[in-house]
Order: sequence, then C-alpha cells, then structure tokens
Amino acid sequence: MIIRTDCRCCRGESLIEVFNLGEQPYANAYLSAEQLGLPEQRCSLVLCECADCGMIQLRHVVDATDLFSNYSFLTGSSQRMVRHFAELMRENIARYVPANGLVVEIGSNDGTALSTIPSERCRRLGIDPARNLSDIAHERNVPYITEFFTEILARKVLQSHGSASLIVACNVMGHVDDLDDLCRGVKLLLHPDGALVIEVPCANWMLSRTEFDTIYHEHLSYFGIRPLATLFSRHGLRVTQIRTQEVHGGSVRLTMLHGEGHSGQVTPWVEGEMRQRDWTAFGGRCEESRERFIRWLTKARDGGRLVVGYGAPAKATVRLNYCNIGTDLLPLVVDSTPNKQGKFIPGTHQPICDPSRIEEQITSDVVILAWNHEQEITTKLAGYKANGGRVSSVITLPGN
Ligand code: DWN
Repeated sequence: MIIRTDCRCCRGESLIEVFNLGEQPYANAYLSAEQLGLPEQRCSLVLCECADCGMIQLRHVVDATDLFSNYSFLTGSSQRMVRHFAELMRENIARYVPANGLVVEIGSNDGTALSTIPSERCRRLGIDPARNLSDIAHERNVPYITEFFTEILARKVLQSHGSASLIVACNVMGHVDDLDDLCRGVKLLLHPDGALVIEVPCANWMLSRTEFDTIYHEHLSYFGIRPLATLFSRHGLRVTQIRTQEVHGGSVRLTMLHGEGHSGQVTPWVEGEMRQRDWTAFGGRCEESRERFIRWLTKARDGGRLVVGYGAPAKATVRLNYCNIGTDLLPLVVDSTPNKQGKFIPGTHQPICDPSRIEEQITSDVVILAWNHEQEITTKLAGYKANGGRVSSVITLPGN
C-alpha cells in the first residue's frame, strides 16, 4: 500500500481530506468459513479532493494485484447491464469499426460486453488481470489477455493485432493508479480514426445522491469532467462527447478521439463542478443514512421479523461496515453470483446464500443492498411480494 500525495489527473500537490470512512476491509474480499476466525486485511479509506482540478481520489493506494487478480464481481450478473453494454458496443462499432477492425476492452471482466458483438463483425480482444474470469471469457469464445493494461502491453498488442478502431473501458479508469501509463497505451494502440469510449460513475452525483457505499479501495478515483478532460488533453486525446447514463448510481460516458483540447460539450460540465460540492452536508447525510438503517433493522428485529439483504455487492460491504451492522441485525444476505454464495461479507460476516433462501426462511422483509439494480431484483421477487413479502431499497427505507 502507498500514500498518494499528488493528483493523478493534474499532478497538483493540493490534496485536501474531505471524507473519512476509517479502517475498512476490502469490499470484494468475501470470506470463506475457514477465514472467519482469522484477522482481516483492513486499510484506511480517506477521500481527498484536489484544490486545483477537483479530482477526488483515495489517499491510500492498495496494491492492485491484491484486489484484481482473483475477482468476485461478474459484469454478467445483471441482465440490464448486459443490455447496456450491448448497446454501447453496437452503437460505437457501427460508428468507428470497419469490417475486420479491432475492438479492445480494457477491464473486460467476464467478457460480457465483448460477447455481445457477433464474432464475424470484427475482431475482439479482452484485457483483464483476473485469472478466475478468463475461463468464463474463453467459454464465451472471447479472445483474452490476462494482464493489466499498460503501455508495454499496448505495444505488444499493436505488434500482434494491429491498431484498435475502438477501445472501451467501462468502470475501469477509477481502478487505475497510473492513469498516464494507461493513456499512453491507449494513444499508442488507438487507430488514427479510432475512438476511446469510457464510462465512469459521476463524482457530483455520488455526493448529491449520498452514494457513500461506492467509496472503497478498488475505486481510487471519483471523476468529475474537468480532471478527466485535463488528463486526456495531456495525452492528445480530445473529449468529443459526454452523455449521462443511469447505471451504477449515475455515470457519464465519454468519447475521445485523437486531437488537442476538448469540444464545447465539456465547458458546461466544468463550470461550477467543484462549487456544487458540499462535503459537510454529504457527511451529515451519510450519518443520517446510517442511523436510519440501524433504526429500521433494530425495530424489525425487536418486532420479531427476519430481514434478508438482497445482493452482496462491494457497496454492501462498505455500507454494513460503515454502519457496523452485524448478523444480530442482519442475519444473512442473498446473491445470485455463484462464486459469492457460501462466503461471508468482509468485516460483518453475514453469510451469502442463494436467493432461493428467501422462500425457505420465514422472511418478513427483503432490503435491497444492490440498490442500483432495484428494478431487476424487485421483478425477481414478484412471487415473494404476491405472498405478502415486503421489499425495500436500502436507500429509500420506509417507516417500519
Ligand atoms: O466498479 C465496480 C462496479 C462496476 O461493479 C466494481 N469495482 C465492482 C462492482 O461493484 P458492485 O459489486 O457494487 O456491483 P453491482 O453491480 O452493484 O453488484 C450487484 C450484486 O448484486 C452482484 O453481486 C450480483 C447481485 N445481483 C443479484 O444477486 N441478483 C444482481 C442482480 C441484478 C440480481 O438480480
């Protein structure tokens, strides 16, 4: 682990602490039964803001190998996200990728997005360091390199595959410490007429929507448009399009082409971006959210009701540990991801079970912890609701 004292986007040295979640376990470090009694890895979770460009980043940088070499999250765990990435690929391939052109995805996870592209349409290449995910990608016939994307790897890909007409990196930039190395690799690999398309959660929405549970060690950066435009401009990549996306708590999709400066689309985003942030109010809302969740669970337990958490996303680990909610208040969570089932939430140790457990237990309430998938999850609980079961999202808890 290292302490980062400079802004990774503008290189400024004026980083100011704005929020502190204390010592937290790694959000995706789900425990086996054997690990329950052992000491858990924890690390400070301190958010800083760059006074120069508004970049928001963690002070502590955990070794990426520890976090990403064996990865629990599967992009394909949500059908909505499968459709979302299929649309992204379809739209951008139509616009930028000729027949037999190359599409490279940085952080391709289980190959979900690339597998939505017909193999006869163009060449595809996934790049992701998670060894456990490469098997899934291979089963989907998605060509794969199990490494971190770096400038050195980009040079090797350029030699072996030629330049890429489209490079996609969704929910990846925030996980990368050396963004300059990534950008140099993109600049090298991207065809002169090609496009880089990224998606990242929007920092100002994280604040305004009090999405504190999206702050964890994997997420080194929380992007505003200004720091991203600063970074890409430094590498001769011109932001040409910005579009909002209602996924992962509110994201932005940016398109970059080779070129200098950035388009007029950036200006309205940049003006006032930092002024909209009120970190004191954000901290107050986080504490209110914590007290409300504890109160709600306590009343349910004292009323003899069994509450089950739905979804064991990384954000559930953060929220349960920030609220210090143990199995006395929330006895178990369910999740459809096979490699999470049978494991336990880091820090608070709720067992993670198959969703069928809801019907097996006399569950009075389901509280959705993967709140960004509320609609998809609620649809799956239609039968449970028809039998009188109650479903709530953790971010909009009703009165008990
Ligand atoms: O940035 C990241 C985002 C993109 O994905 C990564 N660092 C890690 C991960 O964050 P997350 O774990 O918070 O992602 P999700 O998509 O909110 O996780 C949803 C969880 O809920 C998964 O474990 C799957 C589960 N799920 C389920 O059990 N039934 C999801 C759906 C839609 C369902 O129907």
